[in-house]
Amino acid sequence: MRECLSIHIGQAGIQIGDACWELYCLEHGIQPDGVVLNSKKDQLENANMEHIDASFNTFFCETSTGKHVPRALFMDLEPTVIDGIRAGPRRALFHPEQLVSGKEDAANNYARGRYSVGSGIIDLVLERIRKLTEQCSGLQGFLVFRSCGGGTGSGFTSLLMEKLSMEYSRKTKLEFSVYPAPRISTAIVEPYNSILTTHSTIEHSDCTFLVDNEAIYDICHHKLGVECPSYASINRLIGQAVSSITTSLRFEGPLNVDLIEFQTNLVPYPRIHFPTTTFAPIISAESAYREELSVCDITAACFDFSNQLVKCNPRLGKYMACCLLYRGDVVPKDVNSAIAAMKSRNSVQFVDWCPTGFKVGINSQPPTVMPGGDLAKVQRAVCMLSNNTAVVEAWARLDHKFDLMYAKRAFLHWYTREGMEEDEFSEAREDLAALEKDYEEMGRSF
Ligand SMILES: Nc1nc2c(ncn2[C@@H]2O[C@H](COP(=O)(O)OP(=O)(O)OP(=O)(O)O)[C@@H](O)[C@H]2O)c(=O)[nH]1
Ligand SMILES: [Mg+2]
Repeated sequence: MRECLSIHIGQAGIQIGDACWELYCLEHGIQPDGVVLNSKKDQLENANMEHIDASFNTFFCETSTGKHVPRALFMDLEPTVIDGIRAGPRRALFHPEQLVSGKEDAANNYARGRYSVGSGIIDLVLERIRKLTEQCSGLQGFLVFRSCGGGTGSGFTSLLMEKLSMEYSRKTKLEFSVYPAPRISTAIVEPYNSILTTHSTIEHSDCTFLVDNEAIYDICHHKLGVECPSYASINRLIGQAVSSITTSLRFEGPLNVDLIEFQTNLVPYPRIHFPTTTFAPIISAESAYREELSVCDITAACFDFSNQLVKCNPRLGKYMACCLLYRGDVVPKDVNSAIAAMKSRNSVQFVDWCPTGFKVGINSQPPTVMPGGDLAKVQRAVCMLSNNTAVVEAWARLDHKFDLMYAKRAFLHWYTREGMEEDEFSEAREDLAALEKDYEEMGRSF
């Protein structure tokens, strides 16, 4: 068994987590109370039971009463968002110990999330994580979900990652981090929090999937026709991407490629670990366009940056690695010709120190859509994870915003008041400048 433990931190982490578990349950035929649907049960009994069990139990723990409990921990420094889970449709899915909340939040302040407030709850959180890991026979690693801009998401996560790194040094740690988007962001100081947390977690995280709210907002608005996308719509789309990324961990199949294997191919150097996620097809449930898209169509759509979950232009950068995770009705022959077509395009440029390699995985499980959701049901889909030097654009944008405020030392007293030194700001900013340089270096020719 290769179990994965998901940790959902702060408002964004929790609400995205809720959308992910809603979808996982639907995909695995698990009802909101953790009981496997009868039809699914028959299927399991008829099929090779052990085989199927082994795959989805990486994410769910089966109790002696036959209930499937997510291997997940939800935590926030304040109670309201978690109370939403406690009272929501999936309240019976989780054990109360998996939902941890404190009394007061970090008030958008990294320093409160990491030091003054966060330090009071860290031991409890670690203890709950320990309990969950004890239910695993071969823990593979952690998936951490959070926003970079919130006080809890930025500050508490950085503290936790440091602790996880000490206690579970050999385990993989992947992150899904919400990148602040000015149009839907809730705080002015998000660039501060994001840069502080990126600096303090970069060495404790193996791979970080950036999720840019603005990019996803635009996809919901333009491609799915949602007038004014809510967090619920945005989170469901993120849930689809997360589901595609984790399919290989939850389902088995002859052409399945484990996420960890993808990661080996995606991250050429420890710090260069911010792949861009692209997802296709994204077709609205209402769309009259019902024609099935071919493997070639959906592969090409991955190189169209309007399908990207982070705003940056891959044509201005170079690819270091490119992984394609197909699901549904897809055969290798079609994948090979789709890739050959992409390689012949001038717009897809690789760095010259890395051969034009595409890593491919196919999972026969087609995508599942939420009944009544925004997305149309399709036979096949693909999620592309690519490491492109263009992601530096996203960092540069944030660094610039940080600089504007920091030049005037604006809002700094909120941080120093919670015991932070000004040095931590300048160190973090220098580290990000080094990261920008690292990426530039990657793209340079011999
Ligand atoms: N995609 C998505 N982003 C969210 C959601 N909720 C908040 N955000 C984004 O997250 C950032 C704010 O961070 P939160 O996660 O709300 O903050 P927190 O981690 O709870 O920290 P504090 O409330 O400051 O203690 C902003 O950029 C929001 O746009 C959500 O449900 N989905
Ligand atoms: Mg909050």
